[in-house]
Formats: sequence, structure tokens, C-alpha cells
Amino acid sequence: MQQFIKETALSIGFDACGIARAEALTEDAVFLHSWLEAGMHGEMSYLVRNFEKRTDPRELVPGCKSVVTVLLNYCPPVSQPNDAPRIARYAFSEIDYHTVIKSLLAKLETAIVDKYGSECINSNVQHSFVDSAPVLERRWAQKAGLGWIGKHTQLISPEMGSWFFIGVLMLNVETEYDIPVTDRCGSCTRCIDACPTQALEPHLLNATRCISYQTIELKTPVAEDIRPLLSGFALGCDICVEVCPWNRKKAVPYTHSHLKAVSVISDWKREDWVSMDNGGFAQIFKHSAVKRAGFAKLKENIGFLNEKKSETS
Ligand code: B12
Ligand code: SF4
Ligand code: SF4
Repeated sequence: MQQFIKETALSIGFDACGIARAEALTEDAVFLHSWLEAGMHGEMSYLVRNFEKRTDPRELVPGCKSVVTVLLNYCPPVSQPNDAPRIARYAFSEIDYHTVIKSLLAKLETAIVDKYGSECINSNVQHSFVDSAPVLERRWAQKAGLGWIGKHTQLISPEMGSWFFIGVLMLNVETEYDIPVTDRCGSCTRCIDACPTQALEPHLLNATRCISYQTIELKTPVAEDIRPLLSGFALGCDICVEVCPWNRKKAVPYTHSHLKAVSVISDWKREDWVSMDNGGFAQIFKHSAVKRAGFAKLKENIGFLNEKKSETS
């Protein structure tokens, strides 16, 4: 069954797949508790909710026995012009990655049910996830042998680096499980040294200082002390991932067709972004992950970059 699930996941279009036994994440619960207590989640109040479900998949999906984790490469084959406000690579695609991964996970589920029966799935509750549920996805990917959690807190695959999304499918059957790989960060601290806002300590992110949080999740304007540190990013941030030697050595642009980039990413120069209006935004980013930040927030973020440019020019 393990073999079948992995082969099917790859044939459907995922780049990697691993499986771990569903169990309580007791160490993670301690870590998460102190992270939340320290207020490092900022205004992401959804991270406080569903603590039991987040730290035990059997609370989320009753009867769950196995956690299947899949990876989808999002290292894009295109780039932005140098003077454009930077958009983090995860958001380049025309179709939001949540939509893409959910539809691929549905295919995987159908294949498993066709072969092994409907008792594999708890169809009374949601059982496939990407991003927006109380699931510690990086930890499940790590337990499923797909990589280790780097000092920048992202999952790194020894074969692919870390430009990939994670998706999860919970099964109510036992199968064979994968063996975790060891941490290979060694004495490297490049991500920590490169982070412009000093948001990182080894294996610990203060999300309130992260450019990704400030430019997307925070509903109020980017904090004044962070604005001069945005480093060209108007939405998200890729710096700690870009400098990681595992990406420099291992990451290759995807060749699959699931995440075709929206054409403005490679076409639009700075002035095109500056003159973008609400109607254009709604049309161009209709199905894209960029929508999460919203037009007003994105324009405001772009304004902060221009502010810095005009001050220094
Ligand atoms: C909230 C969130 C954010 C927040 C907070 C990030 C963070 N590090 O937690 C913000 C908005 C800042 C963010 C930014 C980004 N994110 Co984000 N984010 C999430 C989300 C929705 C939840 C993460 C979460 O639970 N955080 C809470 C913290 C405490 O958990 P944690 O760091 O994972 O640590 C847990 C375990 O790893 C473990 N652990 C970690 N260290 C240690 C050490 C010890 C000793 C122990 C015992 C346990 C332990 O315990 C912790 C608590 O249980 C996940 C999707 C999901 N549902 O998992 C995506 C996710 C993590 N994000 C993702 C991405 C791509 C990004 C960005 C690259 C996007 C961008 N370019 O802007 C950046 C990267 C920033 C960074 N350096 O991490 C991907 C990561 C893919 C990968 N390769 O790992 C995910 C998995 C989404 C997805 N489905 O693909 N993100
Ligand atoms: S995403 Fe950017 S701001 Fe956030 S931890 Fe990484 S380098 Fe720092
Ligand atoms: S940059 Fe270095 S320390 Fe940071 S995640 Fe990559 S290998 Fe680990």
C-alpha cells in the first residue's frame, strides 16, 4: 500500500510523497505552546485555535491512523524584472496553490479508495489539507521522511531543496511508514544572517518580524521599523530560502504544468505595478494567491518601497 500511494502520488504530478503514523505531537505541543505564549504569532489568531486538533491528527480526523504528505515544487521557471516590487515565488501562479493541491489530493484519494475501499477515509470530516487547517504540515513531512526542518523553519528536502508546497491526506488505515532523515544544516547560519529583520533564531521564527507576515497577514500597515527593511518585497519574502545552500545545490525550476505563472510576473516593471488599479488587480489575480493580501494592502506595500526609493534617490 505504501508503494502504491507513493507511486500514484508521483504519477498524479506531486514531486514527492511520504507516510507517517498518526500520533500525538507531544514535543511540538510544548514548542507551540511557548511560541504562542511569547506572542510570536502576532495577529494570526487562527494559530491559537484548535490546539488539540493541531497537535494530534486523531482529534482532527477521528479514526486517523496514517498521515500521507506530498510535496509540489514551486520553484518557478520565470523571474520578475529587476526594478519590479518583488512578489514571493509561491504566489507567481495564475491559479492559487491551494486549489491546485486540493485537486491533486482528490485524485490521490480516489485512487486509494478505488483500490483499497472507502474505509480508508473518514468521509464525515475534511481529511485532506493544504495550509489552511490546524495541521503542522512541516512536522508531518519531516516525520514522513521527506526532509528536515531547517534553521529557517522551512522543510528542506535533501533531493529538492525547499521551494515546494506541502499537502496532507489523512487515512484511517495502517500502512508501512517512512523513516525521518537527519538534520543537515550543520554549522551553517546563512538564513539567520541574511534575514533583514532579524526574525530568525535557529529553528525559531518570530513571525511578527517576518516580512511575509507584515506584507500579507497583518491587517494594519507594515510596522514603521520594518518598512526600510522590506528589501524590495511587496508580498511575502524569499530571502532566507534563497540563500540556503540546499536550494542553490538542489533546487530546479518545475516542469509540471500545474503552476503556470501569471504573465504580469515576468512582464510588469515597477511603473506597471504602481499604476495598477483595483479593477485590474481583481481581473489579473482573480484565481491567484496574491488575492489574500488584497488590493489596498499590496498597493500600500508597494508605496513603502517607493518611499524608500524616493528618499534615497
Ligand atoms: C502561519 C504560517 C506562516 C507564518 C508563520 C511562519 C512559521 N514559521 O510558523 C508566516 C506568515 C510568517 C509564514 C511565512 C512563510 N511561509 Co508559511 N505557513 C504558515 C502555516 C499556515 C502554519 C505554520 C505554523 O503552524 N506555524 C506555527 C509554528 C510554531 O510552527 P512551526 O514553525 O512549523 O514549528 C512546529 C514544528 O515544526 C515543531 N518544531 C519546530 N522546531 C522545533 C524544535 C523543537 C525542539 C521541537 C520539539 C519542535 C519543533 O514544533 C512547532 C510547533 O508545533 C503553514 C501551513 C501549515 N498548516 O502548516 C504555512 C507554511 C509553513 N508556509 C510555507 C511557506 C512557503 C512560507 C513562506 C516561504 C512564504 C513566503 N515566501 O513568504 C514564508 C517563509 C517564512 C519562514 N522563514 O518560515 C509552506 C512551507 C513549505 C516548506 N518547504 O516548508 C507551508 C507549509 C504552507 C504549505 N502548505 O506549503 N507562514
Ligand atoms: S521570510 Fe524574510 S523576513 Fe521572514 S524569516 Fe525569512 S528572510 Fe526573514
Ligand atoms: S541556510 Fe543553512 S542554516 Fe539555514 S536552513 Fe539552509 S542549511 Fe540550514
